[in-house]
Amino acid sequence: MAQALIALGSNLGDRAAMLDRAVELLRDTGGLAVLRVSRWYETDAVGGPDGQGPYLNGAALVDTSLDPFALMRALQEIETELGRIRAERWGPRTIDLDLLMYDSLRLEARELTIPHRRMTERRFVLAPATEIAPDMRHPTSGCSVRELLMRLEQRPLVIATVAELQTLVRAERLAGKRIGLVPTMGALHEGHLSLVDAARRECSFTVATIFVNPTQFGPNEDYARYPRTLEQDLALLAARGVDLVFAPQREEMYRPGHATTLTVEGVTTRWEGEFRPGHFAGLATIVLKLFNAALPDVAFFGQKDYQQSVVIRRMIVDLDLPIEIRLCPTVRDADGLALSSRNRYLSADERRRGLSLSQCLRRAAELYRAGQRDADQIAAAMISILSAAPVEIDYAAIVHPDTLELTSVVRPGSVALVAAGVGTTRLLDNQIFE
Ligand code: PH2
Ligand code: MG
Ligand code: MG
Repeated sequence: MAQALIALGSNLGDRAAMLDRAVELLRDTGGLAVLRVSRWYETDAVGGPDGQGPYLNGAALVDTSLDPFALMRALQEIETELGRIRAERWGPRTIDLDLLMYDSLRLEARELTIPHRRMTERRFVLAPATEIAPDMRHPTSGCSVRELLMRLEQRPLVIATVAELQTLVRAERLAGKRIGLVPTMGALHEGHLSLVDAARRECSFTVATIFVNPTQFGPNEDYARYPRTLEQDLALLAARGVDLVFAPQREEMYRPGHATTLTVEGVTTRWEGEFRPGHFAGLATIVLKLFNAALPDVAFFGQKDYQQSVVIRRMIVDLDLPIEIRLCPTVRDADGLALSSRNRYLSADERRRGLSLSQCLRRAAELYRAGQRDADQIAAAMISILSAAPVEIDYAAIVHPDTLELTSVVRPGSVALVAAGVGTTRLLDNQIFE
């Protein structure tokens, strides 16, 4: 038995009736069982003579004992039965049944090419095919049908509701997939995309979320002006091969009457917690909600927001969440500045001053390598570099990796944290001592 994928199209007469009838005739064909049939898609005619009407297109997945040539003849018989006249190439037709794929077979014969030559360029084929056979692999490109559609559209599948996301992810999990989650607020840069790459390496199904979470912004922070670049983000995510993007509206995540907030104590008190009251409660609440929406096995975060990763780890442990987290290295511009969506707020002069954050961390590492273990000495060296820039220092400190308590002796695993204001923008950076 082989699985074959068949495209159906009609743009003459009662198109839906034609397609329904074609499916009935397929079901009546010996040596063939229809497994799945897509919905019918209204599509504009592609190619062929001008002025031909729109098509109705669909796809069917069948199990068959017929060889590819016999299957093709069976499809042609159905076309003939339904009054197909083979006249003009790509002209209007009552019915068109094309054999797209036959297992992982590659075949080039005079009368038949498998996979179908033009299927990778045709949205009217890939959209219905993705509905019924998203994971079927296209042997010449090595891509799944869903990936072919994403490549063609330069846009991944975008879901806006929690219920829909849960349904889709549950199905993938049942199919044995390991689900990776990359939560973002959009305005994507190479740092986010490196998380996607890490997720794709470790997981077989990668979900990225884009949601600018209002509850993690303070009243005087940049929620309203936070950059929103959805179309560009989707193109980047498609190119990096995410399987699905969850991009809910604010009302989907915070429904009328929303009254629950998750508070993580302890590790949220100092550092960012002190300068951004309420930030980590908003963050923990939305991350828990995104975990519940995407049901991931593994979630990927950037080291740049180090305290955030500690807070999320704490939440995972305290609430027994069956989720692993991965902390991925901070991605930097060539000059050392840690990538951040907020870097786009910086003027040239502010950006130059902002480099003092990565510079002071490099100096800290240098001192450590030279044998310095006194945390106060290292912090003092960091502060003098920041003051000279100058930037407005919020904190520069060496802390314990899990508790974020100040340390007096620097050990392998200790973390140098730094945060500073440059103009109206706050910048963060950190470094783990080796
Ligand atoms: N089939 C063609 C040419 N153009 N356009 C649409 N929208 N749908 C089709 O099925 C179709 C087409 C040749 O087979
Ligand atoms: Mg065709
Ligand atoms: Mg045809």
